[in-house]
Amino acid sequence: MTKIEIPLDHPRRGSLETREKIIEGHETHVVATAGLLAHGRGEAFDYLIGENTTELAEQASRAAVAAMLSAKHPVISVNGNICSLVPNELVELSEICGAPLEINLFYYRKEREDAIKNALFAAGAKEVLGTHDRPSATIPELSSNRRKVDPDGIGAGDVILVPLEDGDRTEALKALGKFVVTIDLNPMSRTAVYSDITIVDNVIRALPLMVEQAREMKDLPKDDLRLIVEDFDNTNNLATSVHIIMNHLEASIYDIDKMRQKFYAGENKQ
Ligand code: PTJ
Repeated sequence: MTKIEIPLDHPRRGSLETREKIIEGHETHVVATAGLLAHGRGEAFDYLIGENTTELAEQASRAAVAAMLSAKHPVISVNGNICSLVPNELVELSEICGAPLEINLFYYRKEREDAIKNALFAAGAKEVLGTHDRPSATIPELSSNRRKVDPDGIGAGDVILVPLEDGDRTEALKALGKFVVTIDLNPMSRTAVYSDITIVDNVIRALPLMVEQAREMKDLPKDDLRLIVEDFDNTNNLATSVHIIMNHLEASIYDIDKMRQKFYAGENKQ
């Protein structure tokens, strides 16, 4: 297995460690080859939002958790990338919100399904839906592998958390009348735009925060939770997220200048 030693003082240590998780997930069949590319796209957008959870993302996350806690039948859709990055938090969130975990893959292969199922069980899951040995229903609007859903999971669900999802699937879930919550670093992606609540953040930071918020909010009355959801405006959330990126880009113009001045002032010369 390729495992590189990342120096403790490497300025991008966190990002490289996350990359290693994805690479390892690919080697164990959890992550699709296309998942490596999807991760790279995510990394680029994370850079643009400043590699931090913004206050805006924190609010979106709160609304997302409120939607899951007040749902009749919340479900968490699991793909390769999310499973390789935050398996323990998926299981914790699933338990706190009473939301079953359903494997739903775009690039389906039986060995990937098995690897993901095993990773979830190793992280403490007691039940995993969406596997080949379970009954399946189909989303008629979809032609990809993701058209198959578990009738006890997404098929019956009212609020579906779909982290890192492709746009067609989100569109189909909306056409079926589901309330869709997503986590996507790209506020302009079709999934981000079609969803009811979009957390514009890296799943690496978003899932632990959701677990923390779910613990804090789990005993709130349902009416209070519903009010939090009703008060949330995803159009405003996405537009402000794009503004955050624009402001960050603008600030970088000065950062580049400062970095170059520092570098060429001789601090890095032998
Ligand atoms: O495991 P499978 O077979 O179901 O396939 C999963 C992938 C992710 C390969 C599949 O869903 C896919 O191709 O997704 P897309 O269309 O590339 O979309 C992924 C979205 O997630 C993009 O908008 C990325 O910017 C975003 N993204 C990538 N990494 C992260 C992320 N968002 C949050 N956190 C990340 N770590």
